[in-house]
Amino acid sequence: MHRFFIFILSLCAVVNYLHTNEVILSLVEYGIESDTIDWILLQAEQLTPDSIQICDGSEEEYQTLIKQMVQQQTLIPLNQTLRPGCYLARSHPKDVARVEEKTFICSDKKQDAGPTNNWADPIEMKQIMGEDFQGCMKGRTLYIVPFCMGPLKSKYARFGIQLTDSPYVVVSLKTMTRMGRKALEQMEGKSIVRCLHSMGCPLEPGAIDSAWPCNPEKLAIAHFPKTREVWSFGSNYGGNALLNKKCFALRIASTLGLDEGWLAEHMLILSVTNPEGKKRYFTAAFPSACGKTNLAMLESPLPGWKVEVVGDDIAWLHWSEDGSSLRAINPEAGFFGVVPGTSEKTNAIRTIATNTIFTNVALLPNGDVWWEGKTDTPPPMAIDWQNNPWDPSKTTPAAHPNSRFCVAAHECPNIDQTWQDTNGVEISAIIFGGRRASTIPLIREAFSWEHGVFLGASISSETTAAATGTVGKLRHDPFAMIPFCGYNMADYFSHWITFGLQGANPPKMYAVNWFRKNSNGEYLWPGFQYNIHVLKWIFERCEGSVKAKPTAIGLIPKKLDLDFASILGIKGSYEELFAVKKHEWEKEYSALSTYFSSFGNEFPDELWLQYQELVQANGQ
Ligand code: TSX
Ligand code: MN
Repeated sequence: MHRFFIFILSLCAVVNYLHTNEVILSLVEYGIESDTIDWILLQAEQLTPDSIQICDGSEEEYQTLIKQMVQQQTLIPLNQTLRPGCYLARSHPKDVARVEEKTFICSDKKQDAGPTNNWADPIEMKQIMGEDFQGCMKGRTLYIVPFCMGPLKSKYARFGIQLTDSPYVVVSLKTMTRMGRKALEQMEGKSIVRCLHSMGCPLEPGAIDSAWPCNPEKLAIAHFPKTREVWSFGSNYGGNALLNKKCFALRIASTLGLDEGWLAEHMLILSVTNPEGKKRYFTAAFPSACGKTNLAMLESPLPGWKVEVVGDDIAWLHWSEDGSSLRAINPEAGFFGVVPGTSEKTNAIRTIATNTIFTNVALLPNGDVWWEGKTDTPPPMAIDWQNNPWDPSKTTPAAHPNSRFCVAAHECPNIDQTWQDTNGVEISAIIFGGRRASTIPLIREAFSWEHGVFLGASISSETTAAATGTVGKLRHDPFAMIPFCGYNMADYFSHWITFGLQGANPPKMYAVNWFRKNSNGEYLWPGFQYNIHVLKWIFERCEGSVKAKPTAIGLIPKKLDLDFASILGIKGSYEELFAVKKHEWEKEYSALSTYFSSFGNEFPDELWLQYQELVQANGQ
């Protein structure tokens, strides 16, 4: 302690901030360990902000930052009668999405990042980015944002501190995590993931700030799995800047899970309740543009059946202490979802009615917001996401295709009562999905855990204009984790296999495809709320109350068990939805074989065995 205070006092002299002493004292008071305080002070010294603020997560602090951003024109207040507590942010046009080319895993060895990640040497990366961080907070406030991922007091919760100069990030973190005092109070003695973030726009004295400061030319997001750190420079947007989410809760957490025997997954968590009142929980992984949030927030049209949401993006999976059940927590406290496509057909529309920050949607003359897909007829006098007049004759979209809502989970009308249970919820089934116009049936059940892991590893999905700009290109995205795994994906597959063997009663596993088309290019399955029929079948399989039909590619429902007669607007027949077409599967095998081979010798034998069994069973 003595050494520590001398160190602090010497730093105070160097840094010479008005409030540094206060900052240190309150960190010490909270029991934050000296090495973490050292880190904060060292960063403060090199970032050279004008002031430092420890965020307490209070409503008052939130409202003050909102007010400040309204003055700065970072936020536009929406019509407070129509949308109470809602604001609109417009980003810089070059700062609209995650940037995978500038995302790095900085493990000591390149091999540990694997073939699907960008790798950079950690020492070199810290040198390069360190220069950018030097003095980058000049003229700004350094916010120290302590946060907890997962329910407070849960043994599965993890802690982080994000240093940032972005008030937009601070208010987003308040919505997306348990942030401030309540996190600090739990942090004593816990390991803390260090997240360093700057917009990369120092402000000269007297200079006018922009509404959305960023530095796209120097953008980089670096992960240091060994030291549990994230450095992000140059962006103010979503997954680039809210380091709790993709960077921590997926990339860093996946490496924690590898070391400690658990899984950090890109999965929604939902519950299904049957007419007798029995509830079961499922997780589901989908690549982007498959409607994951829509599924999480599904409103069941089936009398007596109810779906509720625990999480829409990330699940942390652990075996219970006695190994008898698989427990899942949602490490997040809010939803940061894609806006376009949200309509009366999807339940998110009710979640984002109040206390929501929208980014890059269109503004209407009455102070409401609009986006593509919200209504069938576009409004006549919108202002687009770039603040230009827009009318339906324009070929450019009014809302950016990746425009977002940021809203607390408790704003969702069908949030599950148990969503913050410290022990997590018991998972009965794991679902993998993809967007496939052909080949893949509506649903099939895995024969075994290994077969289920094979189904997860086999996910591929066709791109959409909204997500990538190119339509219909098939992309492999095993477990929907390609952009989010913090280590070698081959090791990830092996980790999944061994993880399953550690529990007594592993969940059943499924692969679904809502997007199969007929030869006229029409969707065979009406999707959306009708997916309840698929969830119901999974539920009944977990109960053991329905039998399945074995095929070469998995167990499928019997015709009567899907209750097709009650499904309105269905284009496809049972036979079309479940057809196993030999020529399509031959293509599928060949694509999978090429893809799995790209992981080299590290690709687990267990999955090659699954592959061979599949090819043989299908009569090759
Ligand atoms: O989210 C979707 N889901 C999951 C819902 C719980 N979408 C939207 C995807 C974009 C992100 C879907 N789109 C789904 C789906 O199940 N299915 C489809 C394909 C589809 C599109 C339009 C229709 C039907 C299916 N229209 C009519 O049937 C009229
Ligand atoms: Mn996601």
